[in-house]
Amino acid sequence: MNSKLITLNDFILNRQKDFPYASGELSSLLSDISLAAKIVNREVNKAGLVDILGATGNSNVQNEEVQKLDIYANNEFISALSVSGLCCGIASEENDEFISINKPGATYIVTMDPLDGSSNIDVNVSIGTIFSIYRKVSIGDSCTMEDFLQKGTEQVAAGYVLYGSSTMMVYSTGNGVNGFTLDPSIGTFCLSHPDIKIPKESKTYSVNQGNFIKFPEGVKQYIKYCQENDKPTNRPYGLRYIGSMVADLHRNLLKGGLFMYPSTEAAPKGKLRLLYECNPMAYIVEQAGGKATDGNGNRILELQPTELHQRTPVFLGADFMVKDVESFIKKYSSVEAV
Ligand code: AHM
Ligand code: MG
Repeated sequence: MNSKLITLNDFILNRQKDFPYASGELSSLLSDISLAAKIVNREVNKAGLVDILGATGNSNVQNEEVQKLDIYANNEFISALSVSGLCCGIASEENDEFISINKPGATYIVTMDPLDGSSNIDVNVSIGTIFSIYRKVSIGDSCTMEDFLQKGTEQVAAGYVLYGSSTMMVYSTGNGVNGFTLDPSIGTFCLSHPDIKIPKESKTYSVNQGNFIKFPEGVKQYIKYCQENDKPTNRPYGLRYIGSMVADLHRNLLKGGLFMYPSTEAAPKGKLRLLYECNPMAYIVEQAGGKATDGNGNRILELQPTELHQRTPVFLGADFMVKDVESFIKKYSSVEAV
């Protein structure tokens, strides 16, 4: 084995030494998440071969019920987080209510989208898992809604797993962002992208442009601005949109860019969920030197959640691009208001 190889577990343990009074529980939780990710990755990789793509209710040759991949991922992450005794509650995109885990003394809760990019699952396009870890703040052994309705600023760790041409886990504990690629030959995540920073030279925007007609005027005008010819500002920018938030954001993190999911008249709060899509991604983007807002001057991480599956418009990526789109939105919202 390459002597310079740093595995995810080595890295987590080394970081643990930076916090001599920490208990190591957060490190264990991150290891649990990486283990579940490997199991999900195994199924994602053979998804075209086994009968796992259809709707629930199907049976396989052993007459066992076949789960859809997103349900399978949900179950794997829930069971990985339930065994350790460190996590007392989970809020998942797949469950209407939060799941309470009976582990007296457990001090963390997790929010997650176990398999994001559902429309891409069946067509072999990159998908991902998104997660946030918070400390339990309520009194008593069991978790309450108060634990889940914390602002994104209270996250102690957040990250994502990208099931793409290779599988990566990218996470932050508030001290920069690091990326690990799964080496399938040894079944181990290895440090491949240390200290990720969004490049200053960003010239890509990512948005479902098919919704253009429904966007607020400021967003429309910004998109037109992206398409103009202007050499000094590297315009026109390139448009890249996969429709999997993890894949779109990962590309923009490495290559530079802006990801937008704006409001529309029919969906004034946008589509993406604050607790397990926007907050963890905003945390990662800020830790990588970028910016994340709702387009109206409000930092995503400072939005006060009021419900588990709350949605918010989201603009995240290179600092200057988020500022640019916000100034367009501000300019045209005053025009729209007249
Ligand atoms: P999902 O949680 O149902 O998978 O939806 C979230 C996904 C994101 O990954 C992606 O950014 C967005 O939906 C794409 O939506 P659209 O198809 O409207 O562009
Ligand atoms: Mg999702």
